[in-house]
Amino acid sequence: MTEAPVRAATPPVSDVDPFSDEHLLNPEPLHQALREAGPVVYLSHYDVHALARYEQVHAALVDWQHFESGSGVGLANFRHEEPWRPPSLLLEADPPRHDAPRHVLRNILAPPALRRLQAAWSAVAEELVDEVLAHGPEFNAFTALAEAFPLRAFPDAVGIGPEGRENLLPYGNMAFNAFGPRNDLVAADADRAGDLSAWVNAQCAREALTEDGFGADIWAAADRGDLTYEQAPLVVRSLLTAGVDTTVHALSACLYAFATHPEKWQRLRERPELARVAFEEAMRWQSPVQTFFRTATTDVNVAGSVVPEGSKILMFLGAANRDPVRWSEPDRFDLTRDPSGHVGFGMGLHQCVGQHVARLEAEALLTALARRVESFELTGTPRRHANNTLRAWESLPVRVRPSA
Ligand code: EJD
Repeated sequence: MTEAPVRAATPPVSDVDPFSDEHLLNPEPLHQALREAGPVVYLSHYDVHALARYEQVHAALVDWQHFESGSGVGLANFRHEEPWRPPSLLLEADPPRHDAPRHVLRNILAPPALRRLQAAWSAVAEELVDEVLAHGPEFNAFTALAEAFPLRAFPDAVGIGPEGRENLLPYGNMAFNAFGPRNDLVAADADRAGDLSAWVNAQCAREALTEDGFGADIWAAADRGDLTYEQAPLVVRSLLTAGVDTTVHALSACLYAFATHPEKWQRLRERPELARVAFEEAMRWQSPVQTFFRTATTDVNVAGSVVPEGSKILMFLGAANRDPVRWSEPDRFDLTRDPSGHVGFGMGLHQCVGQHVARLEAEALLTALARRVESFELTGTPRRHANNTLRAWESLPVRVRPSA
């Protein structure tokens, strides 16, 4: 192929605010409009370029050389703006600084290291489901299961103390709002930010952690010289920031999917080994993490348009995961498709390092539920919770018919 002189096209412009309640609570119409507008769309409201097609989102995620994370993966550009907290050593860093913390955490959260948790988490899930069912057939599956299960499983696995765990979800909600603009959602938590941060930071100290959790493993990596002692508490902070709300809303996505597709629940009950692919398809279909930003390290040509050096790029993971060019009948929750390649965990260098933890939690909860619940259905309209990054939930009212 010969290189023709490229004339930069001007991308389509939109003045939409993707972080308004309207679009946060019901993102699909905006996703479709952005995908159809072009491979890249300039959002004048925030002076950012948006990618909503699978091809461009995937390409940006794997091209860390042109789309950096070190200037922040939210709207705030760390080249010009002070971050709200010391940047994450993993999420908000590029190679080579990114690599040592990543390597340490990858080993700690790899499938072989998680094997000892499988039996424990299955028992936790079975106990929780039994407790919930003992209270009667109608409940809010969001609070009773999707929130309750990760809170019983994950903080113990990290090894934090019993006090103050009620701060975990509010801290995560705040952190994920902070990737967006400083809108009302951010303002609503402003008065708690200091206290929540102080509590989380205190949990990251070696003395605050048990000797057998992920947190202790991180400190042990510092003893081996794989991390510095200054880095260790920040890596623990990454677990506490990224590890709770994400799984809560991913489990919610699964429960919502099955509550609205009863015939698929029957399939899962017949073949519990489908739990893993069901989780992956729910990740594709709902994309609990909806958006992330990168920053252009040079003028980058995206499908003929120039994205200027130093500018922010907004990637719509949820839109890519339903791009009809990539997925057939993308709006269907379909247990027979192959959902691999979805970008719900990101892609490339920064792809979710905790994904095996998330999958294990989902498998434990869905398997326990499938054994005990013959069928379940919504008894009212599920309610979403607005968050600048997460496709989040507030309530999922269900009625279950327990197994005989
Ligand atoms: C995240 C999208 C951190 C951190 C890491 C990852 C996330 C958030 C925070 C999970 C982003 O290192 O603090 S899903």
